[in-house]
Amino acid sequence: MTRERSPALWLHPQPSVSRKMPVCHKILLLLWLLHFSSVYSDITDGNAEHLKREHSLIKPYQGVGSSPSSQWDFWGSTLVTSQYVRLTPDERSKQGSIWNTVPCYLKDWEMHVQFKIHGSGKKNLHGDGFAMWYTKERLHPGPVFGNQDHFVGLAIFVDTFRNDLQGMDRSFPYISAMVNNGSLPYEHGKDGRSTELGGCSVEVRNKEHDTYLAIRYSKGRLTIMVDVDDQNDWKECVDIGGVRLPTGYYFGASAATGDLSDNHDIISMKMYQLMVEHTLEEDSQDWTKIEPSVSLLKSPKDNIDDPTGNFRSSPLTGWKVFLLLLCALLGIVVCAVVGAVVFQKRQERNKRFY
Ligand SMILES: [Ca+2]
Repeated sequence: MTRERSPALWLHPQPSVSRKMPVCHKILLLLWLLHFSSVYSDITDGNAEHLKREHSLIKPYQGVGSSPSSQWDFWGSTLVTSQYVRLTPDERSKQGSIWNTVPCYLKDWEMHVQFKIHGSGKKNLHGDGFAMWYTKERLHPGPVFGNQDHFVGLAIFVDTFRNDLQGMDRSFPYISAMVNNGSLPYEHGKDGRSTELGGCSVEVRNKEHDTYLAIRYSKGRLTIMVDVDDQNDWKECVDIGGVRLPTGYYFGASAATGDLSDNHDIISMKMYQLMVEHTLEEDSQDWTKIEPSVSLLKSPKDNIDDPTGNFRSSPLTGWKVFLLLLCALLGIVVCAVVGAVVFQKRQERNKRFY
């Protein structure tokens, strides 16, 4: 199944205007649509997307292997068939990974991952999960879902097993993001809670339908969306600004099983280049020298003043507030006039009857 999605589709569809709606409601709705379309145009203006084959892993996975020309290397328990790339089988103590051999020099990108986690283990008796990577180094096996600890770059964890019995406020599987400059360890015992930038609980296991994850990095903003309910609809999981990632790192995926296990399958990884304009100052710096970091630990959902937010709804500026108030006032006046006219007509009609 192919699935090409515009990032703009992450927004909700605009409702149609009902003919039966009162005038004032129509005006308010029009206002809302006006505001919405300004946000919409922020996204689509000059923002096309392109699939980058050298960073994509697509059936039947040609170019995967150990030949010098291959674009993907794999390691450990990873099994490549024509239908899926199985990072681990549903067996204990397995680790596997697959890594892009081509460093990525895109400044703004979006990765869509189709995956399948399935196994015979009953609820809470399966593990451990898989991780998506954008890191300086590749093919370094280790204890973090099959990859090395103290990594340098970005990790997205799809953690299917709860290690931290204190953290009962969240359910598993749990998806989270972490950015590391090499100084931080991933704490398995805490399910990475102390270093996570954000996350969400998502039922992703043993689904009959396709399950997807999207990772978007653009202008310092990291967004993770999931589509796991067979509704063909992305749901937001993580959205944070102030994230600094360099170019020239490698994409990869890894998984691990322990005492409990699961099949961790990657069906596809599709990389899209986002066409985003940067300032001259941004363009003139050497993006390969950026050290991975995060300046804002609060989610932009709670922080609408986030200056890096560029594609989700921007905060209302002064003139927008003025315009909104003016139009609301106009709406009230129109409603009052219409109401007065209707009232007068009724009065006249009533007079005629009596
Ligand atoms: Ca865990």
